[in-house]
Amino acid sequence: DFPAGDEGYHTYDEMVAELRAAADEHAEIASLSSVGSSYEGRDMPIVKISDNAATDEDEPEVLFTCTMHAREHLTTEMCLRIVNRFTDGYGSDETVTGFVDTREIWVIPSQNPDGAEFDISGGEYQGWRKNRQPNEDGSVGTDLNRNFSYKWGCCGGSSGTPSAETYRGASAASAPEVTNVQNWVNSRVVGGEQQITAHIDFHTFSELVLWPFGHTNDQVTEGMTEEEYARFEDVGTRMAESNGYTPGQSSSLYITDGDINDWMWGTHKVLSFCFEMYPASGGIDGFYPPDEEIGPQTARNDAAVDILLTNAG
Ligand code: 0X9
Ligand code: CA
Ligand code: CA
Ligand code: CA
Ligand code: ZN
Repeated sequence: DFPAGDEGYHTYDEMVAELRAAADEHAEIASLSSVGSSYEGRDMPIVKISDNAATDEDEPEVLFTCTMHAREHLTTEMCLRIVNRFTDGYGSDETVTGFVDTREIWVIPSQNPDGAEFDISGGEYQGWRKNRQPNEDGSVGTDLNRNFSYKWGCCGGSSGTPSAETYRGASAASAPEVTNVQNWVNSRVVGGEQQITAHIDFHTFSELVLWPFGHTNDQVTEGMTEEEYARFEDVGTRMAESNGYTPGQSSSLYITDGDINDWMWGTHKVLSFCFEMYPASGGIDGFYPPDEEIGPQTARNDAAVDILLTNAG
């Protein structure tokens, strides 16, 4: 469980219960399913929110993903806020109702349920980042945000040492959690066309809005034209103006290879962003803001989420 005083954060079981309740209470506009199981066998839920949720309609599809890194618990709360805002607000909030009627919103609140549960084991924060899959050398964990299949391990933006915090895994998508997310996104190619048009993967921390590519410092390169880059910069800058984060290309932070955003764009041409949430700076404590911050720091991204939904059209 979360340490005393931080009970406002959702454990895995509490997260699942919250998603079930949202789907039960709003059956017409919310449906709960799964992208698969984690290494340790936990279900990885996905929620779809749209009018006529049970029907695959011809509406732009938008994906929000959270908690790729175990200790980034604030992001689970971000995805839960998205679920609750677009279900509870339907019919009363005009903006929410408009998006639910014209978009298909998909939310995966935890991409790393094993790591997140391990991070709060014993009622103390463990400072854990990776998943909980054992490695050949006896160490544990793959960095899921280095394990995606686009240019995996290409560019010095990940580690080949299993015990390292940025271990890329034994092969691309060797982590079941990554395979599950990739397979689900691949499954949204319908009639030869990817249905997902826009995506945010929420992380903590540093208050940044980041866009591809992460594997190179070049703006324009194989897989990214000048016009495409300009679109990322335009939407990214406007989202950052709305929440007060700093916008930039991912690689301006540091080079990564195998991250989800490079894969989403490089493989599927999805307008894909990485948000680094509150706080702006800090040490290991930066991953553990008090639960009093959940409300303000998730609401802070409402306008950015709406900007993405608008631009998914
Ligand atoms: O390193 C990561 O995976 C992300 N930062 S975190 O502190 N949440 O671990 C940033 C990924 C964005 N991509 C690049 N910076 N290239
Ligand atoms: Ca508290
Ligand atoms: Ca619909
Ligand atoms: Ca559809
Ligand atoms: Zn992260």
